Amino acid sequence: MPLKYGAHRIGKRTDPDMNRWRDYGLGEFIHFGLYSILGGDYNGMHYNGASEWIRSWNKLPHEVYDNLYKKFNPKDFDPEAWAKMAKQMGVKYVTITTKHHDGFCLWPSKFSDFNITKTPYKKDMIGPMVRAFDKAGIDVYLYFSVMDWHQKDWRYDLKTAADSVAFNRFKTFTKNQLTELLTLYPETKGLWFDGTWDTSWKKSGAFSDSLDQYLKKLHPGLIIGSRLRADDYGNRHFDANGHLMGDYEQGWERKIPKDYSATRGNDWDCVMTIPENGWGYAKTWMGHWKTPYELIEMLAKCVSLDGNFVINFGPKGDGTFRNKEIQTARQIGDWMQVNHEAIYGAGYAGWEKQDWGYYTKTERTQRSI
Ligand code: H76
Repeated sequence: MPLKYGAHRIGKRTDPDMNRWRDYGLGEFIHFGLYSILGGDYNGMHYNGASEWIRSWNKLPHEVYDNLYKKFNPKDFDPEAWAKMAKQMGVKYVTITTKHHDGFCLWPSKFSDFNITKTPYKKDMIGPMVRAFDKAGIDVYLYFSVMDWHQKDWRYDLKTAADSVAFNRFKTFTKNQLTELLTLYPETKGLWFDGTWDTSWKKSGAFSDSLDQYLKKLHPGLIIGSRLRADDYGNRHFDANGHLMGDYEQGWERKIPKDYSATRGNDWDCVMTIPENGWGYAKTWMGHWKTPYELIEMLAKCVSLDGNFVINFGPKGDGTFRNKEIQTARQIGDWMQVNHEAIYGAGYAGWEKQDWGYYTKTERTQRSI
């Protein structure tokens, strides 16, 4: 089927930046923002959804949430300590929330007043994080929500001409913010898009395609997963011909392919929460939270199916990590120290899982067979 905005490449990217991505094995996700202050609680009540979505809770007035920036002061935020913890855990890449759905920017954006400089903390958080992780040898990816609850021009759908006019302004704003991020933080290896599921964006396939090409020209080697674009018909991830639109499949959120065929032979990673569902800090972790053993098994499974595994952390409003997360990171790191050869640069071995574990294969084992 002829498509103007479908996949422009069939099969994997084979350049050095993507080869490096493929070898990571283990990654870290960090969700940090205004929601980290509340930790899922408001006025003595507990929100049962993911804590970073608390603004959408009818018990919490928007004015209250949108004024939280006046209290945002992560005084114990220590980017070097964050990088050190990630390093000990053995992660090779980190994805940081620069702006979640609430629209609050953790960097001093010229294009939105709803940003870190207006808080008591005042200082840029993204730059120090990017540099601390980069210095520790951990590649940095920037999470960016396209959906922005703070922008008046954001639309869920384009029903009228006026909607399209507003949304065109929104597209310019989005492009400006992304240009700003890549310019301020040239160490960035890729962008992790989210909030791209609404009809307005699905109708903007031409724009998301041009944006993807523009960003890659601006920042050669940049890695962008399959969540940014939509094809001519509004298909996401895979175009109408079944080809992946993006450098890797970005649909594995809190789920893992059940076998190799489910990966369709694409590059992919899985992003996973430690509690059941919830990415930002939540004072109470309801239900089951994953033990380091469970997470290590998931890591081994992902690598055995040619994917990377990314574990999410949601630091507290003061900028420190809860003990459970510190312990989890440490125990995974201890395991990685012994077993990293089976993770870094490793992938699908073509053999079935056994009761005792998974097979992974590196180039080195491949040669020795
Ligand atoms: C739904 C949704 C969002 N995507 C995850 C990666 C979190 O950021 C969550 O809030």
